[in-house]
Amino acid sequence: MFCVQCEQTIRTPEGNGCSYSQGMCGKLASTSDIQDLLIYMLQGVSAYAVKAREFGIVDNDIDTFVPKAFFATLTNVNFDDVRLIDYAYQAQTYRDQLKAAYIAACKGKGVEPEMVSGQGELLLATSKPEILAQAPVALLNRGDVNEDILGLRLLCLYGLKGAAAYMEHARVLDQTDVDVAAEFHKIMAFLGEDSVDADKLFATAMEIGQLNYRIMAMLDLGETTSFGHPEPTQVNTKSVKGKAILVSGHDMKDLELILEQTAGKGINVFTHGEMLPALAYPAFKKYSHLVGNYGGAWQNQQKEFATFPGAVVMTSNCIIDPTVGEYSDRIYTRSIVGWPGVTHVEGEDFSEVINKALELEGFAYDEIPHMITIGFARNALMAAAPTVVENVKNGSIKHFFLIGGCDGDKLERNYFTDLAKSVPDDSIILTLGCGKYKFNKLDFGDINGVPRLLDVGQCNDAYSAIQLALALKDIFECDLNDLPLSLVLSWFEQKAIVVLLTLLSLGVKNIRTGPTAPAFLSENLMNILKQQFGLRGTTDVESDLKAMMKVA
Ligand code: FSO
Ligand code: SF4
Repeated sequence: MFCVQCEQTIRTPEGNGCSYSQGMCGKLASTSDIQDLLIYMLQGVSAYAVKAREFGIVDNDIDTFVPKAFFATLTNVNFDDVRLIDYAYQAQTYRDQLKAAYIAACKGKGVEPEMVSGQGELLLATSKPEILAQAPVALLNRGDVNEDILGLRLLCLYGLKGAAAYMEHARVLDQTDVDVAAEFHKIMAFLGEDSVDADKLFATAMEIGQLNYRIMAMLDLGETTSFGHPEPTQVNTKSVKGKAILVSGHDMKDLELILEQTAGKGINVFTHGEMLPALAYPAFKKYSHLVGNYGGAWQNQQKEFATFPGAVVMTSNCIIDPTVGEYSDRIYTRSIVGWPGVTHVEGEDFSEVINKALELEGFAYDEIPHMITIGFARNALMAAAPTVVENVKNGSIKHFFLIGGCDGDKLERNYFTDLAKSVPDDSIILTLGCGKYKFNKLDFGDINGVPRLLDVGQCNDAYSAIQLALALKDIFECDLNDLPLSLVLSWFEQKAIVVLLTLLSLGVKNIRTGPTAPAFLSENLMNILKQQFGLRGTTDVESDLKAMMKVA
């Protein structure tokens, strides 16, 4: 086992990464090895997808499958070896299908096919123990490689994982693009080649950032065409009497299906974690039984789900061990999410979840409501832009902070709460991702009617924040980096890595990330990123604030 993809990875003086029998997230060595093998097989599919495309052979099912199965290897997504092995077999079938089509096309043109070794030819064994014996070939730190090259390879691979996740979220909302798929396969195949070319790897990291920008735009389009544009909305964060279903993760299509199927059944639906922004979309406002948001960010789920008196649905990341809080019999996984022994719901029928919610007690009474305001995505931000600009011009607003990303349970993450509380009163805070839960229930007041805390949405809604920054840059006729804007990103997993790569690829400088630097980036790589982009780690609130106000 070797996995170093998330912020909570094991760090030792001898080297970083979870590499014993189990990762910090609870992922077993066997699961980690199978995930590596799955990635290896997917790289084989992509290698032949690239070659087949030279002859115009494109298979949409395969284009969809690769990012989706890759998504299953993100942190806190799928811990179920049986399902992961099934994905790997499916990858083998697809690879061989493309390989055969490519060879036939070459023959037809009288050219010699170029075969792919390694990922292009490995045949998976037929039993789990034998598959595990094959895994070392696919270990992510395979071979004798220096830490800078390994760090760059992992930066690309983990970034591409984040992009794959957003591709799948977009695909669920009918947004696919053959050019994006082609670019994805090209990069996936390249990463399978174990390049030692630092310049090429670095350029690839920027290409991944650019690719993800397009993917986030697709996802934004999918969400806004399906559900309308988010509007500023007051949301109750306390419990409401009655039977209950809690919907977590990022997939709003699932939320819609659940709302349709629970209508009139006496069940209240609550959002959780990254599903909170759904409450601001017009399409969901017609459901009076969508009553609010329950709980905080993903890392608190073992406590929160244990006390939630209804059924829970995990539509995407982040899931953690449900056996601890003894709620495995009333939590359900969807799509790429998996936990051994937990019921996985396929298709569009949620009756099993609904019946479970009806069986359970539900909340006995209403708590006194606590309202928070959400819904400042692209359109709402643009609508507020003239007032914001006026307040900047008359000196009432002096600075903008983007404080967002992922949450996590390390104590050091209180930095983000302290930072939000400490920014000057004449500044606006934009937030997104589950990192917002560090401060989104606090009252920040307003500046001449503009709320000081603007919740932009899910982590992928970084796209909306970028649109606002681009609009402000045009209005003030300045460079993006000359805006009075400071970005402080809390990172935990691979979606945050790809959002960071997108920002860097757009030329955004002086971003701060915390609470720690990614463990896969060597000191040397961190220095290069600092020199080229001004990227740096968070230190303490007081010093960081001083420095950020000075830069502006
Ligand atoms: Fe959080 Fe988890 Fe959206 Fe992440 S729920 S940590 S960046 O998966 O995806 O913000
Ligand atoms: Fe370790 Fe994170 Fe990988 Fe889990 S996902 S094994 S905690 S690095």
